Amino acid sequence: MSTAPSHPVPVRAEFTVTGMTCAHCVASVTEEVGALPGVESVDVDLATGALAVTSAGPLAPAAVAAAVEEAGYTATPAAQAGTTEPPAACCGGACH
Ligand SMILES: [Cu+2]
Repeated sequence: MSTAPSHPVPVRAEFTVTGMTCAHCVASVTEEVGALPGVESVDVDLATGALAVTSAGPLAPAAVAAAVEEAGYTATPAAQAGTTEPPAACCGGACH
């Protein structure tokens, strides 16, 4: 009847982290992001900078980015990085 789930479905969010150079960096990011409330697991790929966060509920991307910054690096949501932003002007400025 109710659409409310009896147990929360884990949410996986992906980010790209820049600035990591070694396993210690990976450990720092893992520790900081893992300390966020609701986070169940953190996967960091040093080679690609890919960060995957699994949490009990949706996480604010800003909270993850802040945690990564706390560790000394920069995180960009992977979905956002994959989209191409249109320029602010509809035509690049030529029609105004
Ligand atoms: Cu390092």
